[in-house]
Amino acid sequence: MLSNLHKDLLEPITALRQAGLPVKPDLRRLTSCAMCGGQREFQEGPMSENGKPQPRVEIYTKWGCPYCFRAKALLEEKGAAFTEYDITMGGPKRQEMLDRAPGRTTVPQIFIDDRHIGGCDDLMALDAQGGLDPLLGL
Ligand SMILES: N[C@@H](CCC(=O)N[C@@H](CS)C(=O)NCC(=O)O)C(=O)O
Repeated sequence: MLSNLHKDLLEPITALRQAGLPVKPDLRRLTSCAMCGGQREFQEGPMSENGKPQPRVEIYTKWGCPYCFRAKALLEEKGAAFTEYDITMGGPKRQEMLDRAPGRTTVPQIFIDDRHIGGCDDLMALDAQGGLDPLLGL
């Protein structure tokens, strides 16, 4: 169930669709609420722009984290839509990150289609090896 708190996040996308305008991947990126942990209710479904399936990219972040910023900038450069979980305030999403990435306590932690990629350095290294684009369907 979508709470009123989150309704405003959906409205820009709904307005675009109602106007018959395309929804770009970066407009589909919705940040989870650090206070209540809710995010999946308003996460948009996969969308393909180039005919290939859109992978599910998830990134756990904290406010003011430069590594998070770099990782998101790389994903944005590549036009990859992602769901961001802001765990600055801790909460259930922080615990979820620890469960999904055992032993990793730093942010960002990045997942592509549930595969744990690691942190910013890991994402950059994967890209340098040419391994990121195929995972992003590029
Ligand atoms: N090598 C890591 C460095 C990540 C890192 O040091 N992140 C800081 C935030 S900028 C962190 O999580 N510190 C511990 C904390 O905030 O609990 C990466 O590339 O992701």
